[in-house]
Amino acid sequence: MAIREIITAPDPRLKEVSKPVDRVDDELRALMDDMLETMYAAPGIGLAAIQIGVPKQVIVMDLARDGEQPQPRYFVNPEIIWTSDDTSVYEEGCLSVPDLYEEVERPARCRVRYLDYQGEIREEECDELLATCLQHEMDHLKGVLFIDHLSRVKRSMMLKKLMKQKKLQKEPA
Ligand code: K1U
Ligand code: ZN
Repeated sequence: MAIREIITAPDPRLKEVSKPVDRVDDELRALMDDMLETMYAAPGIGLAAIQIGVPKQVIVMDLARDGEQPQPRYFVNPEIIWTSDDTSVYEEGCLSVPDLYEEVERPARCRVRYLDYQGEIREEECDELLATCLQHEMDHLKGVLFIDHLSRVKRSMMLKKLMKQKKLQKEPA
């Protein structure tokens, strides 16, 4: 397993549309293992493959709270097949938009069909943080970031802050 580099906005690779995976084999499981290790190290609660520069429809997630047993989840070729009309608002973050958080409104519940770590087809109804995080990660597969849900003014303010952070990181101490 390896910790990979997480790419950050405005890297153009984050705008790529990810492709479906042909089959879940050992090579894909190795990618999912690396993604999970990268996500835990960040730390984060979700990660899409494109965030480490791999344009495949793969998501990993773990929503276990501090002190709970890890609950890794793997979603390959996920499809949202239903969303509720009612919405919820959550203050989202993103490992590709580091240290910036903003409220985003999304459907409160959704139903997802996907392949799991073993390549078995599964369906699950999601709510609360699982619904929010899954929709956030699904957006990554379409080349969309949470800041794209904000007004143009807020988005450009966040991008400016991000560029400032990046510049400060490059400057010698
Ligand atoms: O970059 C990502 O896609 C991961 C992102 C997932 C997410 C968080 C909140 C709402 C929607 C989607 C993160 O994990 S940001 C970091 C974060 O939320 C967190 C980090 C450490 C502990 C707890 C949460
Ligand atoms: Zn994200």
